[in-house]
Amino acid sequence: MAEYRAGFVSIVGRPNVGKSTLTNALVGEKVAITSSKPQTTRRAIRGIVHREHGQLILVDTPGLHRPRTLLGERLNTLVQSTLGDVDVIAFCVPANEAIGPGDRFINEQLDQYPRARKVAIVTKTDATSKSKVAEQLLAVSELREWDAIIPVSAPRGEQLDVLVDELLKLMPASEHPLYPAEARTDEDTTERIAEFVREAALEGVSDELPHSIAVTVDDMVEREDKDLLEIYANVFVERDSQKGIIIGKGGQRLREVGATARAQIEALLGRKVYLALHVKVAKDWQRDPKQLGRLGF
Ligand SMILES: Nc1nc2c(ncn2[C@@H]2O[C@H](COP(=O)(O)OP(=O)(O)OP(=O)(O)O)[C@@H](O)[C@H]2O)c(=O)[nH]1
Ligand SMILES: [Mg+2]
Repeated sequence: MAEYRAGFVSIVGRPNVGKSTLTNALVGEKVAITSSKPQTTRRAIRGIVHREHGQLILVDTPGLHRPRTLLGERLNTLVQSTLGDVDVIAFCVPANEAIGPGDRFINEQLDQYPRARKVAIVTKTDATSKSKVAEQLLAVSELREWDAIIPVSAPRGEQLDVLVDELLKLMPASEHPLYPAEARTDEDTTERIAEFVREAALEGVSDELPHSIAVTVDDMVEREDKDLLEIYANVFVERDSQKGIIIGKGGQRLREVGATARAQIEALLGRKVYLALHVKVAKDWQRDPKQLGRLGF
């Protein structure tokens, strides 16, 4: 019988390369929100993959980028702090974009973690041609000596089992699973609810606004009389002018955000929910240490 293996894999890469989409596909549940806007993930999110012969604790991380705000700096530091402790660093590069300075910068940083094995994942193989994927695999292979290089398509589910098998081979032997069989993440429910609201709020907004949105859950009230959970959440933006965009004409947009988020929250909790969203301005919170602290960064 194969030896049981379990350990930690940090998933890193530039913003928007598909780290969270891949994490969710491997876990089989939405543990991290995703969007077409860069810098969606703002926490190190653990997702747990279970197999008969082992367990992977994936650590999805914020995209590494040249920081323009204090938030950006803190997120980069957060990513670096996860890298020291993991067994494998999985570096994601999209198949449909040439390797650039951003990728090279991250790749060079990986030298600082000699203990971790290094795997390259070429994501989004469905978004380009076979020959481009082959070219990208070659380009990635020239960055360093990888323990494995694996092309995947998360939405098509292509090569995900191959990736899991390769990662498991690189895990240390373990007498026991590190997480119980039913665990998919260790994010707490309140945090996941806030993230579902943020994901819905990101949908359809552009320019700087996605970066300016932060969500907190203010209160959750059990209404036994109605068999309902009331959830009160704050949607923060940085400027008054952004408030109107989030709310929309006659409140239309905010209602849509609420409906989208509520459907996901109800699926997560398996019960009916009343969701109240309040839009507030936290002026320039991305650059303000005090407000960053209050928002959990
Ligand atoms: N076609 C295609 N699109 C993908 C794939 N993976 C992710 N995407 C899309 O790429 C965008 C970014 O995906 P995310 O998973 O949020 O990217 P991320 O790397 O976690 O981004 P940050 O959290 O901002 O660092 C979304 O619009 C996804 O739908 C893929 O395999 N194929
Ligand atoms: Mg992400």
